[in-house]
Amino acid sequence: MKTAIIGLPQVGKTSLFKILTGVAAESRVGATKVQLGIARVPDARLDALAETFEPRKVTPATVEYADMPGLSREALREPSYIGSLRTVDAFAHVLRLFDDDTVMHVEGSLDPLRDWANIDLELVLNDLQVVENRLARLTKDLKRGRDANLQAEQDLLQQCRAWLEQEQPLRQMELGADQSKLLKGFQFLSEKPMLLVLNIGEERTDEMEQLQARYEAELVQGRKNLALSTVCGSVESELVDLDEDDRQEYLESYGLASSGIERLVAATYDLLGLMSFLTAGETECRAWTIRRGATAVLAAGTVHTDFAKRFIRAETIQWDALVSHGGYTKAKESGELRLEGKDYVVQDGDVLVFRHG
Ligand SMILES: Nc1nc2c(ncn2[C@@H]2O[C@H](COP(=O)(O)OP(=O)(O)OP(=O)(O)O)[C@@H](O)[C@H]2O)c(=O)[nH]1
Ligand SMILES: [Mg+2]
Repeated sequence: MKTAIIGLPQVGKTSLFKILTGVAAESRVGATKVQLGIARVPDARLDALAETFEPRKVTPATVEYADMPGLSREALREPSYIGSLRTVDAFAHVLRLFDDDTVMHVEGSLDPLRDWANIDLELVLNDLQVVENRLARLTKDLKRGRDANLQAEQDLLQQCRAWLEQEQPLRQMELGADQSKLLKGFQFLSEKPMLLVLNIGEERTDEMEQLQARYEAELVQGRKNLALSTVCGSVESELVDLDEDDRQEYLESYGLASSGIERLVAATYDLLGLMSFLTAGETECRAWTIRRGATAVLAAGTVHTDFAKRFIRAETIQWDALVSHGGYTKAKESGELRLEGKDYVVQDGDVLVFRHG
């Protein structure tokens, strides 16, 4: 899974990238390079399993992030810039709510709603251009002969055009499964799920929960494929340079209950309808990311394609039950380790052992 961090210039994108990946990317004003990095998803369940099994290797789930240069109409004319945006699964859109006279603001004042609307409009206009071009081509092709597939595509794109002309992003549209699939191929920018990330000032960290609630009500409620999370870029990006013991103390001194990466990743999983299952043993304990509602055979396939092909059963137990039994032997004796078939719907936090031929 890959997320692009977007937003106006100087809003805290690179700071967020550092919070998530631990990597200090180039933070020069007007930098034009896209920087890629991997965030290891913090997971207390995986930590508990690792304590029980003492494996040689502990592998968390990961999310890939791209730190993008500031978004503007000019930037969106760059094919390479657009290309980097098209290929991601979601956007994290950083909105500035920190006050600092030494950091320039392209609009000159703080107004997250306005900044979001402006950027969304750029995404919408970009998609509209793509739709217009494709529709022009389709009209020509359909003149040469009827074709049910092309006709369906034309119908859908006409709906999209009407929507975009109202300055509405495509992520808001109600789509059937077939339509969704058809649109995916276009990699439209305004269709991607979006996590708004409010970057608040260090003097307001103790208000984080209230700000989160207020802006959630104002920006997110009633809209589809949209979520909001809050960080303090300056404070939380410093955390990365501290060791484990100092971190908690540092967080508490700012009145923060959890670290930015935990909040961000949880919000992203929610937004994209993802969850984790785990595998645990003496060799490796590992967290895996799958879609909510995925079946045991799909889960098996993420671990190894052969496991899916030769799937027999999945031994299944919730992580905390396995931990409290101290391993599989006692869990089996207690009867809590169940055998599930390939259509079993995997639950968040299940530990699975795949039996395969
Ligand atoms: N006071 C304050 N400054 C911040 C905060 N977050 C980021 N900054 C500062 O704002 C400036 C820009 O931060 P970056 O993270 O580089 O922002 P950016 O969006 O990546 O900027 P560009 O890549 O140039 O578009 C830096 O000087 C940061 O130190 C914050 O929460 N509070
Ligand atoms: Mg930057």
